[in-house]
Amino acid sequence: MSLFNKELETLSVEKLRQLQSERLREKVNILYHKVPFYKKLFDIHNIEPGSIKSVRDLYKIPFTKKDALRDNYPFDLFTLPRNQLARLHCSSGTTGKPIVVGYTKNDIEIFSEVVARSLAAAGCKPGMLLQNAYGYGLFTGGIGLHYGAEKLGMTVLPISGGGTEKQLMLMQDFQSDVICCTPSYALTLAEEIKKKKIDLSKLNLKYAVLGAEPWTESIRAQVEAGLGVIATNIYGLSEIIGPGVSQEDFEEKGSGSYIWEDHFYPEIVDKNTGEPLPYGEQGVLVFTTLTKEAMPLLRYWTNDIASIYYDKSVKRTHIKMSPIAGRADDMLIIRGVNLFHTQVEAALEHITELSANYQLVVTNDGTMDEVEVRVEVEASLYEQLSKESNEVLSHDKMVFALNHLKKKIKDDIGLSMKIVITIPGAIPRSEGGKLNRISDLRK
Ligand code: DLL
Repeated sequence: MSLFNKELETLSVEKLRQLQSERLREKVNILYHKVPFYKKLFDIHNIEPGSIKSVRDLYKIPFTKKDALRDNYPFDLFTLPRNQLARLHCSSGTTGKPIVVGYTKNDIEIFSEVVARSLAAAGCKPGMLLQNAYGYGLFTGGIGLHYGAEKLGMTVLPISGGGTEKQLMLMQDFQSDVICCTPSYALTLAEEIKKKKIDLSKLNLKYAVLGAEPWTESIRAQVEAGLGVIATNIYGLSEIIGPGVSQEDFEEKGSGSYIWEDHFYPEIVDKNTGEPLPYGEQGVLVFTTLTKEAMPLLRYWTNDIASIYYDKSVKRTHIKMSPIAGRADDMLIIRGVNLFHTQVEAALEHITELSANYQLVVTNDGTMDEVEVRVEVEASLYEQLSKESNEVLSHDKMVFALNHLKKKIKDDIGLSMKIVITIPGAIPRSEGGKLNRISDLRK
């Protein structure tokens, strides 16, 4: 079973559009009458709520951006009084005050449903033990995965992020079937397993459900080998619901993640003009929530860069999205070239001498921006070479790897970067949550 809700996950595209449009009309009506921000938005732009008849009319509505959440802090975007809500979550913003999101009981039911679908698509089955290493608290990851796993009928170990020793002890003692955490924390776990020489046959892990930050095939390969799992991508954001907006199917790995379209209507738009882009083109992901009650959002500008497309001969009718290349506001512009750190990560994929532990350091000496890629030598190679000599980092193999990476980056990205190969352990690790891979020293 990898379809949790076969009926809705395989609804014909025509029926899906009908359902989406019906739901949209209802949400537009509620938002116009209950949320002053949306009434004002419609009135200022002369949009008659009744003129939004189907998802094809969405383009008439301006985007809702993060500022709207900040300006309406804490509760002014809610359609209901706070005392009728069942739960609040927050996501940390760049400024002092967090972004606040609210859920009714029914919203939590929807949240659990989309996470249950996601876990099923990831390979999880009722009865499996899920070690939930996403953070519990204001972050939507921990509790979001927890409720979805319970809904699917799994046993949940709510261990939260961090405490690597304990994670590994319980993983062995309880024979966890599934781990969910950030991809960078999965790397930390894989690395500790290797360091402690824990035999993979002592573990029972089968699947890893990774998300909350961008990651690429290079990390997938290391996590899958290091933990002995099939690793899939789970995507989401607090404003839309939390994790479970989209999910990769474990049998269609690498071809993108299904967006649960009956709840979240996706668009891709040009990041400069906001114009809708055709399927397959990369731009900003925009979502309209079709079912959420407490805080529905119309055309929410996620700032995440991806593409959406229909994949042929697949299990579901829902549209897929590519992995997130990065957030528009995290994109570096280096000597006129747009750069996401995931592009450097992708270049690392085939260079077996190097690990997936890397960091980009951006500097400016007053004339030009420079990017330095700091990346660790692969740990077992380091061990092997250090038996031969103390000068591992000047070994021929390292010089070859360095030149290989430099050339790959130049060819694929079009930028010359300085490459520094370090010993294992020199680059910061995830201690349980999201990892920042960029150190921008220009500011
Ligand atoms: O990170 C929700 C989540 C929890 C998703 C657990 C998956 C797993 P926020 O803290 O609000 O919510 O951060 C949302 O994280 O806009 C993306 O930039 C990034 N993000 C989330 N999932 C992925 C992913 C959670 N799979 C922001 N790939 C989003 C890339 C992701 N980026």
